[in-house]
Amino acid sequence: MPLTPDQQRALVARLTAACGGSYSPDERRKHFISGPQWAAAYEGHAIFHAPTRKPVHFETVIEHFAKIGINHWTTHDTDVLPYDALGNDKQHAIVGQIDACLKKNGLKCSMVTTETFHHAVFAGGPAGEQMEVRDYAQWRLRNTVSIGHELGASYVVYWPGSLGYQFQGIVDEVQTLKWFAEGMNAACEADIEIAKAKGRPTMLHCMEAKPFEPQAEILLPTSDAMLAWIFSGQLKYPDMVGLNPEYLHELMWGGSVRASLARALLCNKLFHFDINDGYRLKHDVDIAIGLVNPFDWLNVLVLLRTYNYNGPFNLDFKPPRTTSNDGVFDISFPTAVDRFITLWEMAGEVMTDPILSEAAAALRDGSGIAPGQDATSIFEANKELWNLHELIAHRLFQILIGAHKGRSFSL
Ligand code: GLT
Ligand code: MN
Ligand code: MN
Repeated sequence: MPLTPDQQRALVARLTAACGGSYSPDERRKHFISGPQWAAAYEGHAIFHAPTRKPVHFETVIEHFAKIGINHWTTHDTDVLPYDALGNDKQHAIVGQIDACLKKNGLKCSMVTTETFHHAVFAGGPAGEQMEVRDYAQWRLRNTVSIGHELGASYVVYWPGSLGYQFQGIVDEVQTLKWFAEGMNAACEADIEIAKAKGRPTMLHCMEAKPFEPQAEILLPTSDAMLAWIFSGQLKYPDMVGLNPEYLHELMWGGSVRASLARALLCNKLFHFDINDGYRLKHDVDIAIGLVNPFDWLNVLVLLRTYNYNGPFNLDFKPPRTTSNDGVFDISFPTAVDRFITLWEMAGEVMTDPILSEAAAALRDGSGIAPGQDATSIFEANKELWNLHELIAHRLFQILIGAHKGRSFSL
């Protein structure tokens, strides 16, 4: 039966309710989840795509987040400030309105980030050859730090999207990376100064890598490249600088997200985490968490819970172009949050599952034969134990589908 748009809305609402299993806003608020202004306000446009949704003001986003139970909000400077407002009285007035709106709705701004990729001035990158471009970029970073302090944020994110090149040989990579470090030094210095003046702690400065686009070649394409840059000696305040890995960006280059996160944890640099989903070796589709790789996501959350990651989970996905303006807040955001919480709870089940615990302990205990140099005896002594690897994988699958709680399929 064909449906009019009003009937379509009623159908979607009825089927959404029929899905059931959603968490209450209070339950959702227990998690350190943040919602980006740019994700909620994304109009569906891209290089091949016209927008499919209408613009959304920050007040609407904040009000909807409050109702859903997302109690942290994140933004780029220019998501909310027109270019002609940056750094002047207009900025002051808008930031005041944002602050009032957040307070009215019981939300906090957890993170701010600077757009250093969209405006034409960044065509040659945020750390290009021209001193005035770099100086302008530094001013923008310092300005964002001051907005962050005004809004009470604890994190600043840097996605150096256009730090790279289209043509080989046009850029001195070493010099560019040094100039880029000068930008970070300026941001940290501004932070130290403002924090002191306001009696606030300094913020955590978090680098976000993406391996492909918008440049043909990217100078800091992975979180590991960023760790090398953080520890390169070019940063004046390396302790203030860490990582904001994005799930999909770590997957895009073909690596293991868990291994990337593990390396960040090992260096105490996992400050912030952008959560979403997508495919290996494809472009940045920014699908919402759990819709492509729920099994991997379960294991990611086991890792983060095991190592007590307590930073934010930032919902950096893009509601699909086929979702309407209403759908963004009725379906996209609440279901993304709920899948995160379900996976989080399942990770807890993995960590306390008696079968998994016993298997892990047995693997660690080994066979008990005396250590020695005879490879064949060590193999022979342990070979039945290693069956547990496959059994553990099966048990994790059972937990993913609920079989450990008695869910069965035509048994
Ligand atoms: C851009 C990017 C995201 C980053 C944002 C922060 S900008 O949308 O694709 O992954 O997190 O600057
Ligand atoms: Mn991101
Ligand atoms: Mn992305």
